[in-house]
Amino acid sequence: MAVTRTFSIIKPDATRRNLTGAVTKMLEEAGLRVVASKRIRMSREQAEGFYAVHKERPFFADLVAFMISGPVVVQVLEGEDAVKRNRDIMGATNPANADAGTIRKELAESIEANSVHGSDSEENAATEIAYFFKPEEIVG
Ligand code: IDP
Repeated sequence: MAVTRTFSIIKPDATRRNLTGAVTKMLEEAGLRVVASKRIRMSREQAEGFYAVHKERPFFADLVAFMISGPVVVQVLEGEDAVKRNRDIMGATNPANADAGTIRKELAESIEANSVHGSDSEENAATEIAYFFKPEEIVG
């Protein structure tokens, strides 16, 4: 399996509870390497653009408000089959449905405040990485 990259966000519910290290440890233990990381406050425009695919969904306004409610940590993760590996360790969108041992089962608060984002395809990973990082900010 090839070494690839994916994009991750540690969401405001996790930064608020000081869980940046706990989340990162679970990512690292799953075989992913953090090759870029920065703590930012997303602007409303950035959050709306990032989640544009969801703009017709009933939860869109709340999701944007949540994502700008506190700092987030945006990361590029590298590893074998990184997109799937990250989705596996994240767990299901709704923590109530997530498997034991996943980030969302162990740490998330709710279907919205679910602690992490992870790209769902290689194509989206490339787009999302480029949305937040310049190539020279990624150090593999
Ligand atoms: P994913 O993050 O597991 O890929 P998506 O369906 O892409 O899930 O949804 C993006 C984000 O929108 C979720 O992580 C969650 O924060 C939020 N979300 C998804 N479904 C709901 C919902 O039914 N109510 C509230 N928020 C939701």
